[in-house]
Amino acid sequence: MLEKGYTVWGMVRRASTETFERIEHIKGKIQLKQADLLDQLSLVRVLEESRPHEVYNLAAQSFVPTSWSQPVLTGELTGLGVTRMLEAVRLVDPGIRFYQASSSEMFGQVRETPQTERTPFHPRSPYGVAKVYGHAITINYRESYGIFACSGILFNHESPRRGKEFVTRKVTDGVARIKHGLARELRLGNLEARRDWGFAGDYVEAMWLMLQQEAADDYVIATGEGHSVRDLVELAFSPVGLDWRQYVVVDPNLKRPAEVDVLRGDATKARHRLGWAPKVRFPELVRMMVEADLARYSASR
Ligand code: GDR
Repeated sequence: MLEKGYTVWGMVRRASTETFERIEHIKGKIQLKQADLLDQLSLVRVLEESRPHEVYNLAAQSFVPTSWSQPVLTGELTGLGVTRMLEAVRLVDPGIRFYQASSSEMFGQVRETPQTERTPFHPRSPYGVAKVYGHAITINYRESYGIFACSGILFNHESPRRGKEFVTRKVTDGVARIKHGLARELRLGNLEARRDWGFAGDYVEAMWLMLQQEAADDYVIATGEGHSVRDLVELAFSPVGLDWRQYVVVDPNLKRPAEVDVLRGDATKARHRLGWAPKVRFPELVRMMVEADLARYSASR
């Protein structure tokens, strides 16, 4: 957004300790405002103060396993939080263009492969259930009030800034730690799960494109390629010359109560209507993340 010349406001929750390392490189160029998805008036206030033309709602309790231990909070933030944002838009300026971060987790136990905008939802976690609600309320505000509200059904998107609890970064960080002698093993859950992993940098371009169209609509954003967690592990360990079988330990405690076994998206609509296509393929993505983690540990020694 900064490269496109936007004035960017970021909404953050108040916390006694700041966790801004992932926006450190741009912190001086954006304006941060405190508000909370649980507090309706704080959202109204932040929109009144910033008067945006576009709102990107990327906020959520986004870690799937936590949604089983905190299902109500997940519903409040990931589900009802969307309604609160939409209400704030409606009250402050219904001309604001709104982007909702919907998720491939909504497909869950998939009815067909690959998944498109028309594939029925069958979420498999409280997180997926909450995202279905967020998706539906976004469409409803478009239909009820004519708000330019779009929903991007994004498949997993990763980068070196991914949180270490998610499997791609957990693996690439684990490889770097093992290579630097800081760890002896990497504990993982289900190695057979398959995902359609893309590069976050490509995916944010698609979000922006959705809000530049003449009419609001919903789009699947995916690479169309599926890989297993096992493929990811093999690819991540191979460039550092280590045999992953000697380090990876399958821990049953990391398996989920209900798993999403396989996801693979069909982004044909986005390709035709938005002219969007992913640029970074899976092997390049994994290499980028392993190299970034290796460099991080080298620099800190
Ligand atoms: P996901 O991402 O649940 O797909 O949601 P995650 O990286 O957490 O899991 C992907 C798959 O890997 C398996 N897995 C493990 N996952 C984690 N986190 N840790 C492990 O040790 C591990 N071992 C195996 C999981 O079982 C799963 O099948 C992400 C999030 O960013 C969501 O917010 C977003 O909506 C979707 O992607 C699209």
